[in-house]
Amino acid sequence: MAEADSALWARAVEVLRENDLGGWTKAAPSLYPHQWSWDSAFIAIGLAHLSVERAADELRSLFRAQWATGMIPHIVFNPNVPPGAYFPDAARWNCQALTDAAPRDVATSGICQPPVHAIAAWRIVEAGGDAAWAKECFPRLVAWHRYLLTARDPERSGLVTIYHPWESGMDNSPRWDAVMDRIVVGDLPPYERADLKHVADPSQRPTAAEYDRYLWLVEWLKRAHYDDAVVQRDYPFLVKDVFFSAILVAANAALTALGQMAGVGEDELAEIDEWTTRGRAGLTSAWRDNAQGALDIDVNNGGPIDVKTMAAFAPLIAGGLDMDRRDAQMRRWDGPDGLGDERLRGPVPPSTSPRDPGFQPRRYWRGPTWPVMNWLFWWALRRDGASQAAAALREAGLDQVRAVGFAEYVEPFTGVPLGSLDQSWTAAVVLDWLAAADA
Ligand code: 9WN
Repeated sequence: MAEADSALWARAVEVLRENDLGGWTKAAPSLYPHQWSWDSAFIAIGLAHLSVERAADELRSLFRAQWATGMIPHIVFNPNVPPGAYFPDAARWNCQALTDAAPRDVATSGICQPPVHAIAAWRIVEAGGDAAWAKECFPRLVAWHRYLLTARDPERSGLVTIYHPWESGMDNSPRWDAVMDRIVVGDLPPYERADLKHVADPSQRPTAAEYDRYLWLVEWLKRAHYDDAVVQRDYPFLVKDVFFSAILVAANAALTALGQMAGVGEDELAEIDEWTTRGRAGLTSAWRDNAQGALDIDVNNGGPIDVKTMAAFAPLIAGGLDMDRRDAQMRRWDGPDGLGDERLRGPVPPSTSPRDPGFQPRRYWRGPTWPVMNWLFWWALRRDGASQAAAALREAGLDQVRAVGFAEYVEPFTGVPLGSLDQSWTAAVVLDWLAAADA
């Protein structure tokens, strides 16, 4: 490894150590003082290069918080965080009082995030994890995927229904605007935002109106006692999220590999195969030629959500595309909604296309580039043998981090770091990039 990369490696390790709270890692030093679900999966991928056991612990601490339904919650709350440091806190979600499905010994939020976990669990195997690990994590992951394929897709469409922009992990993406705009906020219990205490410039975070709606949706979920069937009967935010669904398809391949290593029976493997087929069919149904990709579906009106964001690359993440669709996705990748806008500081994909009316270069998921997403696209391109595109993305992703450190997100035109600094998942994916065999 070149000297500069050794320094980058050492700093990434330091960031993860500083955010390590003993067996699990907070997502960021002060903005995100708890354990986040998909953050921890990416973190485990980085940690696997330092200690297989510690990486496994990262996932184990999520598994301990798994709901009886199989859901892995989006936040596992750190009981030692002072009141007011993060909002909504455990008391606001109030899951343990409202449903028996929530774990008793640890407080969690009542929603989930994209299922990157099996991919992380398999990465741990690749880094030296053994069959005992595969046997341990497989049942947890099967229960998680089964929850998503049943409770979150009772129609068996192959697409997962999400209940909240936070579930997508891309909180204020313009993907959600039309649905969010229809929501009328009622009698919302008072609250004080904590995020703006940590990120001084409000133009980098969601707006007050968006936060009111986020919190209003939480009140709806509480009223439904977090019961999936009740939520889906009458609820203002029900969206078939193509990006979430694509991650599930990709994660099912990892689950199969884990199952084989764990020595599970043919029936179980066949069930996972069927999940993959169903997921691919779902993504095919969400394909729109004019988007050269997939669009989310608003369940309450049945229509596609026609906005230009990186989520249209969902099929690329899922993999297994026929030649025509793969070519279309790669044309989009190189075009003005991907890496082709000449104002971009480097060839990494913006979260929202600069051509979309909802594009805002500094605001959260409305335009900035996200190092962790660069990693995910790199991983998918590499998996499918697009080695040139993958290598270029890795290089551009690393360049960005070399220039601005382990930022949460980055302004796409100026390259200014935004949001939280020393974000754990950014450090983790840098470790995986630097450790990559084709480096
Ligand atoms: C709400 C932790 C999380 C990420 C999400 C990102 C952001 C939380 C927030 O931070 O969301 O879950 O408070 O803004 O959007 O993807 O998991 O890093």
